Amino acid sequence: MVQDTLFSAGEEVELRPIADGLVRTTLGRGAWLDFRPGWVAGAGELFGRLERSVPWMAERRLMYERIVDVPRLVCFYEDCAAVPDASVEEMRRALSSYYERSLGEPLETVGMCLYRDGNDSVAWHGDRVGRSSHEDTVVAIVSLGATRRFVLRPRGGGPAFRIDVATGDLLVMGGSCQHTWDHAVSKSRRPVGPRISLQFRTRGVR
Ligand SMILES: O=C(O)CCC(=O)C(=O)O
Repeated sequence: MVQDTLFSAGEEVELRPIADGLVRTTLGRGAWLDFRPGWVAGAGELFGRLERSVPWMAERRLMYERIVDVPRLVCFYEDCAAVPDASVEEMRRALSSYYERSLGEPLETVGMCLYRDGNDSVAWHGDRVGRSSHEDTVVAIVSLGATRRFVLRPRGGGPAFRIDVATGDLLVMGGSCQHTWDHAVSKSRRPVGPRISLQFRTRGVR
């Protein structure tokens, strides 16, 4: 059953200090992962606002010689300030400032994904379009709505790292993570409600 409290409206959307409760995991091969549970207060309210205001798009993709539906809805903003909710730009600023030393440049773009239920997912991949195919970078992900399992595994094999991301949580992949590790959001056999993820990246990285 979908928990309605996850999507409760009317709360104020506020960003808590990033450093409070943040845990860094060294993944190996120069990659690291930061996890800051409950970074966004009022995540249910923000979920509702973005679900209604973002022009979600369905994509189709060539796979094994067939055109198939991409199992999630997406929207990409080259300029974060264009997102129809000021709190997303506030997140971008806070993250750019916190990760300034690792980045050397601000986060600029925001990709958004809407996972409608447990059948929606994203397959194993690294964000390797652009410089991140060979340069270290930071990709910050904010989760709103239903809890989903985020998995990472080293490219070429090795033990996977799994983490359940809940509403308001912040997950940040850094160092070599995009070119030495892959990540995915697996399908869920349990009934789960919708989830929105926001991915903040530097310009020219996707
Ligand atoms: O939804 C997520 O948490 C991951 C999204 C992702 O990896 C991507 O869109 O490249």
